This record gives sequence, C-alpha cells and structure tokens, in this order.
Amino acid sequence: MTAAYIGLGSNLEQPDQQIANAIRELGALPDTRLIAASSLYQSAPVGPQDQPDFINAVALIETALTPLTLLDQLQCLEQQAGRVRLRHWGERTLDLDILLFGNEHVQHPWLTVPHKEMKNRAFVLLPLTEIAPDLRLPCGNTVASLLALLPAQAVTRLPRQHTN
Ligand code: ROI
Repeated sequence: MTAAYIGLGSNLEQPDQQIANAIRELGALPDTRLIAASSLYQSAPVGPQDQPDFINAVALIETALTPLTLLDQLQCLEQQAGRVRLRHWGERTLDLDILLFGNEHVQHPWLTVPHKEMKNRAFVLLPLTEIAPDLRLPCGNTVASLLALLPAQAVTRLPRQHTN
C-alpha cells in the first residue's frame, strides 16, 4: 500500500457538497482506504478572477493501485460529478489531483507527480499541513517551509460541517 495525497477543488454546483462527496468516494475506490481528510478551505481563484471562489481540501489515502490506475479512477469520479470545465484555468465542478504518491516521481504524458504546481498554491499547502504537519516532499522540503515562502494568498478554513 502506498500513501497518496489527493487535492480536491470545486467552484461550481455546490462546491462544498462536491468536495464532501468526493472525499467519501475516495474511500470507496477499489483497493483503497481513506486515512484522513482536511477541513474545507475557501480561496480566491488562481487564474481568471471573474469566477466564483473555490472550495479546496486535501485527502490522504492508502492505495494498492498504481499511479496511472489511480488517475483513471479519479477521472471517473470527476466524470460522475458531471465535470464541467469551461475554460483554461477557469471554473470547474470537480478537480481531483494526485499531489504525492509515496515518495515516487512519476513523469508520464498524462501524469506528473509530485504535482507541478502544488508548491505555489496555498490552497493546496494549507490543507496539506493540517493533515500532515511534518510531511516532507520528495524534494526534501517540509510543507511548512514551502508555505512560508509563498506570498500571502487569501485562503480561509471553513468550520467543519456535517455533510450527510
Ligand atoms: N484556484 C483555486 N483557488 N483553487 C483551485 O482549486 C483552483 N484550481 C484550478 C485553477 C483554475 C488553476 N485555480 C484554482 O485549476
């Protein structure tokens, strides 16, 4: 089993419900267990500003799937959510990204792990520190040290809610 961190994001069609549902569905993937999920975070969009704020979260799973099979499963969940993606760096119903897959580096036409942009995104690093405060990335940096390097970004942790 490999520990994998999944980034979740949505800014269309009840984003908080989209994220809560997707977290639940991660735990139901084949050969996979949900270990932890962060709170939900609200953040201003990175990209075009004329779109709604995003809801983001990070989940930790343990999986026996390979990175590419996991990617395939995540894309199925995005499709099930009726994923709409209106433009590049624009609004979307559900985005599920493999951030980290154990300490593996994956370089494939469809998948790069660690996720290329995660170091630049407070909306990923903040929820990640919540569930993995001492985590070190394969590059050797801690999440906290990467977060400290970022310019302030408006990311707000939302109170935990009952979603069922
Ligand atoms: N911006 C925020 N705040 N959160 C996201 O999840 C997100 N996802 C994206 C783009 C459009 C780049 N911007 C985002 O894919």
